[in-house]
Amino acid sequence: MRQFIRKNIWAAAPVLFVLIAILLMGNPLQAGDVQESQTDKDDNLIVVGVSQVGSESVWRTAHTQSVQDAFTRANGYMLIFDNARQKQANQIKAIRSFISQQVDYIVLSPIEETGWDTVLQEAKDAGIPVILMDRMVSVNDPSLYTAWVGSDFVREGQDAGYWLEDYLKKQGKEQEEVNIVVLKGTKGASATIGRTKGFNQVARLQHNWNILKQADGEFTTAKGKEEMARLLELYDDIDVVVSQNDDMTFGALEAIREAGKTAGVNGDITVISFDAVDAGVELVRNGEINIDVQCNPDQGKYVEQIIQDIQAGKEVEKAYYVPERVYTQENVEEEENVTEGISG
Ligand code: GZL
Ligand code: ZN
Repeated sequence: MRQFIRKNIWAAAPVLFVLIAILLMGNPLQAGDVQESQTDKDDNLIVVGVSQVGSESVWRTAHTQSVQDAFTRANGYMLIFDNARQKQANQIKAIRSFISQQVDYIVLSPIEETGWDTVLQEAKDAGIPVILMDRMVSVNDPSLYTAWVGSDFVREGQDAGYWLEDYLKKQGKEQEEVNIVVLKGTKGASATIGRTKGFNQVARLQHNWNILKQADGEFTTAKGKEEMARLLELYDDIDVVVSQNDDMTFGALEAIREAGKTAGVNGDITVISFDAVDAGVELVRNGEINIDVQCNPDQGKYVEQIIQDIQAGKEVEKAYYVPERVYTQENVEEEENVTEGISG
């Protein structure tokens, strides 16, 4: 019997070998099916490459969250998200990577307005629509981007200027010399350009306003503090600081305190800020910031709506402005009375 089993086992060896090999390899069709359905699923997803400025501010974090909340798999998207860490070169690299991956859409928050013509032409040549959010690009050919969603930065700057004019009038200081310093955001960024332009349009009409200096605070708390400390060293009578985002304002308030001065309502220095992130609005509530001009970071859902419209073959506008408000001592307790929806 033993002889029989041994002889036959060898005879069966080649068949056994093939069977074991198939088992080890797994059934290629089976693997293929899994692969197929995975690809199928991916094929139905809209692939969106997003190039974000960085994570320089509380506002930026909220902005990024709004993008990630909008472009989920459940909503039908595959999101490829790149944080450029505040470097335009990284954004250009990310866009080229999106092009080579043949994404369906590119969404870009451009750190500064210039330097985009070449890479956006490459995206156009690849037939990939580019949607801008937050900041704007300055390009020779406006067809290099399909649409833009963001804030009216010039109006934000004007709102700040008009509020200060009204505030000084109420204080009976229309004739008094008013010394102003400005903490500007990232050089060349639309928010910096627009807020500066809008505020200066109003300031130019006020014969008693002196803009002593406009320092580069780069939208960060550290730089905002450093520049404000320097300005406090330079000038012993600063009446107003216009800080172009809350992160710089948080730093400026520290510098003002460390210089032994007071800020905000009834303070030595009137504080005008931008963004109105939650922590900024809290400081309006407690009077350390006089007003905070909101910059609405909740833009992801509007960008997603534009992509849906393009997918449906609908016409889209070139520019969409997100709803915003100004937080003052008088209205800070009012509910968000900002009308929903974007204005074309
Ligand atoms: C404004 C945005 C600015 C914010 C800053 O839309 O570009 O960049 O005001 C952020 O907080 O860093
Ligand atoms: Zn003064």
